[in-house]
Amino acid sequence: MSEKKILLSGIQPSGKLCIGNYIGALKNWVNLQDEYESIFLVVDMHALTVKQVPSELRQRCLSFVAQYIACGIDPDENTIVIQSHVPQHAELMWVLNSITYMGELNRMTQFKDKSKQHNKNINVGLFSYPVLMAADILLYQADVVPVGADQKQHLELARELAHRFNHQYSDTFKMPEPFISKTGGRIMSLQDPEKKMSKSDENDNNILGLLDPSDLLIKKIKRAVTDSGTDIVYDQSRPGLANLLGIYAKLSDKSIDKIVAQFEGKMYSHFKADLGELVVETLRPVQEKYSQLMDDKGYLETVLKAGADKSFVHARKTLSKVYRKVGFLLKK
Ligand code: AQP
Repeated sequence: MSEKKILLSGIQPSGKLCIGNYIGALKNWVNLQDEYESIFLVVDMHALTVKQVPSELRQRCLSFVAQYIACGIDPDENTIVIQSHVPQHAELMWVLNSITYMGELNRMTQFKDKSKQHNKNINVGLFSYPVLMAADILLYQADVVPVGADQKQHLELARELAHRFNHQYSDTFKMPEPFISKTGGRIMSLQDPEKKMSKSDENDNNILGLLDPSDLLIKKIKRAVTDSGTDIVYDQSRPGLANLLGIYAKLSDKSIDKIVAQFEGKMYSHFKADLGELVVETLRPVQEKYSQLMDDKGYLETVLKAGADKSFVHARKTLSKVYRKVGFLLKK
C-alpha cells in the first residue's frame, strides 16, 4: 500500500443514484481521490436490511459501479469493491457485535427513522447496520471517512468500537476521522423540501436521478415546489428555493451570493430553466460514459475482480490480527 492515507466510503445499492448522492458523496470522492489511497464500496450487504428483488439488486450493483466510474472515479488509481465480495466484512462484524451494547444501537437515529419507514420489516440487520458499517471502516484501517451529516452518529460508534477493542485487547485498529465536506450540504426533496432527497424515495418526482433523461430532469425542476414569492434570494424560510439555489451553487461551484446577483430581477421560471440546463449539462457526460461502460460488462467485471483481490489482502491482514487478539486458534 502507498504512503497516502486511506479513505473509505460507500453507498448502498438501493433505489437510484440521485443528485443528492452526487453532491453529498460522489463529487467529493472525485475531488479527494488523488490525495488518498481510496476504497469505494458498493455496500450490498447493507442494502439487504430493506426488502430487495434479487435480480434487481444484482443489476443495480453493477450499475452503481458503472456510475461511480462515469462520475469520475478512476478505477486504476482507486479500489472499487462490492462489499459481499470480501467475506471479512461479515466476519469482523461478528467480533464487533460482541463488544457493542444494545443501548448504543437503540440510540441510532437512522434505526429509529428506518423502523418507522419499514415498520413491517424491522429486522436485526437494520438494528445492527452500524456495526457492519464499523466493520467496513475498521477492516481497511481507514484514516478518513467522508460522510454526510446523517452518518456522523454511525462513525462515532465505529470510533468507540475501535477504542473499546484496542483497550480490551491491544492496539489493533486505527482511529478513523470523519470527513464532512464544507461544500457537500444536504440536498432536499424537490416536492417536499423539508425532507432529504433520498434515492429510494417512492415518489420519483422528489429526486433528480443521475440517469434520468434530460427532458425529465428539466420537467422535475420546473415542477419543484417553491413559494409564492417572486424575487430570487436565499432565505431558509423558503426551503424550496433555498434547496434549488444550493444545487445550483454545488454544481456550478459558484457562491450563493453570486448566483443571487446573477438572477436579480429575473423570475423563478428563468432561474429554474437555467438550473435545468446546468443539471442536464453536468449529467450529460456522466450518462454518455455510463452507456459505454454498461456496454462493456467484461471491463466492469475486471474492475471488480481487481478491487476484490486488492481488498481481500488488506482485509485478511486485519482480520487475522483480530482473530489472534480475541483468542481464536488459528488454522495451520
Ligand atoms: N440528500 C442528500 N444530500 C447530500 N448527501 C446525500 N447522501 C444521500 N442523500 C443525500 C449521501 O450519499 C451517500 C449515500 O449513502 P447510502 O445510500 O449508503 O445512505 P443514505 O444516506 O441512506 O442514502 P439515501 O439516498 O437516503 O438512500 P436510501 O433512500 O436508499 O436510504 C452518503 O454519503 C450520504 O451522506
